[in-house]
Amino acid sequence: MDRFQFAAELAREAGRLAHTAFGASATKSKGVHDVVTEMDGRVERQVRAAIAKAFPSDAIIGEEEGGGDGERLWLIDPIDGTANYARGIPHYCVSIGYLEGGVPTVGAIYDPSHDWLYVAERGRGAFLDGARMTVSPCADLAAATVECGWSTRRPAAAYVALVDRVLAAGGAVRRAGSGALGLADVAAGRTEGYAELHINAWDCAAGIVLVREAGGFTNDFFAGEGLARGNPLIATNAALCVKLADVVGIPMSVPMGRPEGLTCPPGGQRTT
Ligand code: LIP
Repeated sequence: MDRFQFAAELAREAGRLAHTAFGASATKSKGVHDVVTEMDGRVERQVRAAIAKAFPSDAIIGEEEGGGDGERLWLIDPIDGTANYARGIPHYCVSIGYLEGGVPTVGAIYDPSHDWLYVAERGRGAFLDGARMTVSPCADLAAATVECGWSTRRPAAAYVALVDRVLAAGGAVRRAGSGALGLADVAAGRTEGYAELHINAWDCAAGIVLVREAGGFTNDFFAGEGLARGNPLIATNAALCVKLADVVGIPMSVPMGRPEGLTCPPGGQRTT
């Protein structure tokens, strides 16, 4: 079975389950401004069971139940934008990413509130409901909108400084509460960038594939301990790549020898 098609169908199926308790699922705290709902667990269990049946030798890591790495690895965020979901704010998604040999290869993000399905496979493009996606062509940061993801995983002062730098550079800032949907917006060309000082692998694995396959660029999020402990993340287009990386202070270049040695294009040319 094709993992791309499988992930697309599974994300939609899991999202439909999630939406049955939208704004009404029992909620508990995992920490400061970090909630989990009963539906998070249900959705993750459904996704895990489907993967285990279809690809029994693949590894799985999920936000709620964890897991271990593997050559073929699925990264699941059962409900990304959980705080929105719990509050009945229609901005959340199911995010399913797949890495092969440590390289982000397939991404599927389903937004149940709009019935939007974002999918991408390495080397084969990125699509929203079957229509090809391309990142924004905007080359002027003073005309750009950048989503700055936030959580309590980094100090508030560092977040305020990040927002201040983007505003001082002329950019507009938003923060909508779902890293995965923030990356989907970059891939769809709705915004020009996404930056977060710390995000977890399950939040962004799928979105990284979407952005790259839509012609955008990200830092090599999985360098170092990105998979196990998370990392900073930046995603944008070729024209803004160098400038935004400088403004937000997240380097786009990656250590040599990485399989995903993506760096900013010196003159707009994609380098790998
Ligand atoms: C979300 C992340 C994002 C962060 C949000 C939230 P969750 O994950 O995707 O990095 O900005 O505040 O933490 O907890 O909704 O799955």
